Amino acid sequence: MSQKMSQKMFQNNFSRNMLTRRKFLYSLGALTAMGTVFLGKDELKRQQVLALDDPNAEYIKYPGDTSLKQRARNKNLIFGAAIRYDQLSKDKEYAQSVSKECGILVPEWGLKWSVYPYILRPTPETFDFTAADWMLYFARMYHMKFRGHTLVWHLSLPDWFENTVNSQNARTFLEQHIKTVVRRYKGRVHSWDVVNEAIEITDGHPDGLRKTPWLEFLGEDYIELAFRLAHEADPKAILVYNDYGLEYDIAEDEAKRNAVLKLLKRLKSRGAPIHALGIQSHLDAGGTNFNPKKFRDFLAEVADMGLDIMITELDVADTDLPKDIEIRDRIVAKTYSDYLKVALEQPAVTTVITWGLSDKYTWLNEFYPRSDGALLRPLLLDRNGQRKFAWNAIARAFDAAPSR
Ligand code: 9MR
Repeated sequence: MSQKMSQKMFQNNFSRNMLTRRKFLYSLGALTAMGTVFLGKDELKRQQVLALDDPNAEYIKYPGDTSLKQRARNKNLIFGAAIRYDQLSKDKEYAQSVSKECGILVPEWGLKWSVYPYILRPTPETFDFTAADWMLYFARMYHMKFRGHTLVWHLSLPDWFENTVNSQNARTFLEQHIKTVVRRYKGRVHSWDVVNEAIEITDGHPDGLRKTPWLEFLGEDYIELAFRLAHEADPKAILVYNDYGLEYDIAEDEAKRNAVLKLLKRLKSRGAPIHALGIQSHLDAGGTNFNPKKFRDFLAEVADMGLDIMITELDVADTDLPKDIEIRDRIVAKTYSDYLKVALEQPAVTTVITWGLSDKYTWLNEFYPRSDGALLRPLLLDRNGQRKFAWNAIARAFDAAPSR
């Protein structure tokens, strides 16, 4: 699979997931059917979303200047963000905001096998650590923890992968990759996303495993093998299984939650060195299908296995909200607030990481754009680095969280 194809596949898989989810976004059952007769579908949707908007809500009020990393720390939580090397190294103001707010830093690109132009694996024999090294240097300079994303994924693989890796040599490649990368940062990484997005129910595998080159070449045990190799290379790092589509009360997410629980149980019962579940948390603004009880129960089941939980890629897409900026910002803030309130009630949740920090830089403009062409506002700071309602909501969620 070429770099372009894998990007395309990434896009297709991801938007398929988002689209199915969006079908549920405004569902209000029978009311919807009745309402459409009088109002028209679009107008009804608009009104349902507007009904969520509360200009006097507590969560949007500015709670004072203390940074998010400090508020998190006060509760023994960790807060941080995933940031791209090019953005961090070129944009001084952005770098300042990142160092001010974040207690942990994740390279959004530099530790994947290949995201052009940051190719960690330029050839089958070589590694280029320029981007990741710089990110680690930045993190250490500002006393931030550093997090690795990701060792084993079916996407962002280099062009040479398809014609080079096969069932005879896959194990050697996996071993060489994990040993080299994890050893290089040994003792300096808080946690590693060892395996990313290994479940895809629609691929039809009996355990819900995604059809990836690793599954094809090494069989189901590639996941356990990856965790064992990572643990050998850095025994102190927290090792994480990371996935999306676990958050909502829709059939698709329910099936995925069950498959993830099954995978985690299997790994634990075999004594694999897995320490945490990463719940990506790419949320839809104003989604009505977040069910606190279902989500709470899921978190409790994971915690009962003795695993920690990390919120690893939190952002809130305002793709389908009305255009008015204040309304959008308030509903995005409400979405953060409702979600974090439930997540932080669970003491096993140790870490909250957002996928980006400022609306100036977000993957969502490219992957999940608005139909009116307006730029998205899914993050905590606006394009000028000013704190938004979403920042207030997260700050307040940390302040209200029980201490760990
Ligand atoms: O945000 C990332 C985007 O810039 C990359 O092009 C893409 C492919 O490497 O990956 C995006 O990050 C994804 C993360 O690695 C895994 N979960 C979904 C994230 C958002 O798409």
